Amino acid sequence: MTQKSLGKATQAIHAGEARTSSADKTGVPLLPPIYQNSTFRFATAAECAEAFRDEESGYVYTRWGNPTQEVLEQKLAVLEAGEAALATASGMGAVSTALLTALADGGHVVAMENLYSATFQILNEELPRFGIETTFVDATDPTQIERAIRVDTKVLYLESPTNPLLKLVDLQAAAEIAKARGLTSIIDNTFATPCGQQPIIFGIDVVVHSMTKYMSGSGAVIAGAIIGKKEFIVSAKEGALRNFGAVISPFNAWLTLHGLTTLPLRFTRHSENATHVATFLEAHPAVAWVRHPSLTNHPQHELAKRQMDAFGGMITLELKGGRAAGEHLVDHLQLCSLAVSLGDVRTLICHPASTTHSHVPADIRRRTGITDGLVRISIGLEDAEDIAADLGQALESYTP
Ligand code: LCS
Repeated sequence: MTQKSLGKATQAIHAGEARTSSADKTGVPLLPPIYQNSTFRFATAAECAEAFRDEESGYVYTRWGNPTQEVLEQKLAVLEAGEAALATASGMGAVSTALLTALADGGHVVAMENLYSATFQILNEELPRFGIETTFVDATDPTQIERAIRVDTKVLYLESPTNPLLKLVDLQAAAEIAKARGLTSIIDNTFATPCGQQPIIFGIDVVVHSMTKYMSGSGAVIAGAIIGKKEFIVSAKEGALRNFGAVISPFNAWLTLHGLTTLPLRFTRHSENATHVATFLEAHPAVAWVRHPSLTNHPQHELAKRQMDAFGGMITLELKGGRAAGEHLVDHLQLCSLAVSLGDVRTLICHPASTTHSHVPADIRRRTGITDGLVRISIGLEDAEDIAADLGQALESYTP
């Protein structure tokens, strides 16, 4: 049995975890232990020098590597069908480390115009200060990607589904363009998780995650991940991650490791619940429109069916009453929580224009469709009927 041939539920539980018995009498703990330490002791100078020379020969210092991080990284590589993985301190730690690695010699970036706002800020504000420019395009249309590529373009940066509009990128078409033009393609797979889609199978080079969300699932940690070819991961680990220092703590690695064991089950339930609630909202008279990849009115529903295994737990909607109705909705919830973040067991609801995407300039928000009346819901694992009933009672109590 190879780990790659196993089903996702089995991989999520067993991949990367030890089975063989160790020499000491504790045997192999069923749950991988937390190595909550910053440094490792050596018996001799020669042993220590060897560990510095050949990192495979032993652990030195937790910013360089730690056994708990590495169990998590092996599980991540198997789940995302990549050669290797790195766990990072946050999703932004993963995004910045991946970009700094792919842009080590400078260059130009072509990026999706609708991105998580801190990623947009890295590309639009931080990297230009170091001479790295980005052209933003509507990457739902592959010809726009093609047209924006310059001779010095090094990276194609994508999200799919996007935060918060749930726009999709044709992964295979984008990967083919990047390959043909010699670019490193990077995708943020936070909304889909490997249970929703595995971009590497479509030819994408590098996957990044905010594991703060579905991957850990509990809302207890801030964490991130990078998955890709061994050469890229080693270069990120020995360069940008180690030196800029966005390293995950052993405790957060351990919490994420255990969160991942239930990801396939949770993601199936998040997806089913979201379809139920989206269908309820679509029929509600107070709702102008609702978007979820499972709905036939999603402009890219056919693409979603082709490249996604599950549609995920995120819904966006606009109320007929606009921003005032949206504010009334979030103020009158009894079960769902007004909170940013997503992928939690609890249903979380937020207003992107004033929160998660408030740092994106208003003209770009309007052009990309993040209207002032937009509401984003991260559907949790409660009973779907209870989530719908809570939203229903808040919608029905609104009078313009
Ligand atoms: N990528 C995506 C798609 C995200 O949604 C987020 C955070 C990040 C990266 C950054 O991850 P972090 O460093 O926070 O682990 N998204 C958030 C959101 O929509 N609300 O609060 C945080």
